[in-house]
Amino acid sequence: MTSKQVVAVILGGGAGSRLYPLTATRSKPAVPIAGKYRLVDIPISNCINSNINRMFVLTQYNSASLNKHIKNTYQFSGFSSGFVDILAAEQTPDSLGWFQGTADAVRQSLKHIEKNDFEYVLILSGDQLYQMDFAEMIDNHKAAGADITIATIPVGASEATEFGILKTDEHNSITSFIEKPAAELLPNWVSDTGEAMQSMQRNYLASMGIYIFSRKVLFGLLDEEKKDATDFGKEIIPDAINKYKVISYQYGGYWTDIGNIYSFFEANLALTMDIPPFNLFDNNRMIFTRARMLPPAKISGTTVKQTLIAEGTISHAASITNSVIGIRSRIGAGSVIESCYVMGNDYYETIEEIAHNFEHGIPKVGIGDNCDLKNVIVDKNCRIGNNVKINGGKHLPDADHSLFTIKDGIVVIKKGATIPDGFEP
Ligand code: ADQ
Ligand code: ADP
Repeated sequence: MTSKQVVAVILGGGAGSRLYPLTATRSKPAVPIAGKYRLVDIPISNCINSNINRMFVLTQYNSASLNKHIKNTYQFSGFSSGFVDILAAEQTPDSLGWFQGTADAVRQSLKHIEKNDFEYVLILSGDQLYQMDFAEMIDNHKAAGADITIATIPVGASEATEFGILKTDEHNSITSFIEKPAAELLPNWVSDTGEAMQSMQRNYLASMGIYIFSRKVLFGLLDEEKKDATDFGKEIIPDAINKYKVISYQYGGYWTDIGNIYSFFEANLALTMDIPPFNLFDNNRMIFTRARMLPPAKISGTTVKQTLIAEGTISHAASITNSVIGIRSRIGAGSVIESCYVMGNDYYETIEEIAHNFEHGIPKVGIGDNCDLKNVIVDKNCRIGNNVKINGGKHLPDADHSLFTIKDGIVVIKKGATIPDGFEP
């Protein structure tokens, strides 16, 4: 039933991206995570697992790699109405061709979305890691006779300033909402989040940026009442709570925003825990991605601890600890990899190419011999020579070089960068 009444809209990222340099050459939904997936696989998989199979991905620019990934991965049978369509910001006589914010992105896409038959629009962020059953949220929206439902999660004071914070009445109707409140305002925004959450000091109800709108309400707000509003959190929601029935749907599972380099890095490494909060090994809530037909990982002489290694990898490293190693990675003999996310490679070099490059002093695609990498994100297709030492951490100031960026102590080697033998930043 869900699938016939709902279309999902996935917000694929604004202009100024906090995930730079990972988004320097690709759109945000195409950023690789967890060794073999892309960011967009998370919301899409949540939809499929919730029996919602009509999805739009809104993105500022449409990249060939995103198109290829979506086209090759999400094919629905001819007997199903399912699709995943990418809607890129486009120039028309009425708009300059750039989404001005989340609400503007949805508004500009309404002409494509409205051609479908649906009652509810589920709006999702493209940069969050969680496994949620939207069918339950939609049932709750219907049962409550709501116009808008906002998924919420209790957070602590240190995080509360980064989110939309709200208060509800005893029927879960939202009575007040403030987008990213200043720390000194927080005492006014404490909610009764339940005993378990209170014991963890999670006393504020945060918007997860996940919304259900009843069709008429969304069109009315975007096309008529709030024609000039560009953002849901800043403009649409604070206003809508005074006019419509806007309710909170409190979620109790794992959810994390992965919108900046630090949180992205942490969320990837958290997948290596014995019992990770985000479970890739759950058959009932599978995360889908492109099936690639890669060979098994081949590991020789490597001590591996708390690590995910994707298929197609060849490792001769001395040790790999607390790391995520992506598809087709190559790591040379004697290398020590600790707390790193190595995204892997899009292709293998042939033996002839490797020999030819060697003659010209060009390192192999992958990580060379006797390297020492800690707190590093290695983007795809990098050539890291031998004896490269990179010790990331809070001691390093933020910086942006042609080959790498340092943000919050995490060293990000840019896509396709060649790092010469013996390099130490
Ligand atoms: P933020 O995450 O700060 O807060 P925003 O930057 O608007 O809000 O991003 C929301 C989602 O939309 C992200 O996935 C982002 O990439 C995408 N997005 C942003 N601008 C876009 C654009 N112009 N075109 C397409 N996509 C765009 C929001 C809410 C808060 C809430 C948090 C929860 O405003 O109230 O607490 O999400 O993370
Ligand atoms: P990203 O992960 O950064 O979005 P793309 O998806 O654009 O990257 O690139 C992946 C595709 O590009 C792969 O399917 C691969 O076939 C191809 N590719 C990229 N670089 C090379 C290369 N140097 N040689 C051969 N194929 C390549």
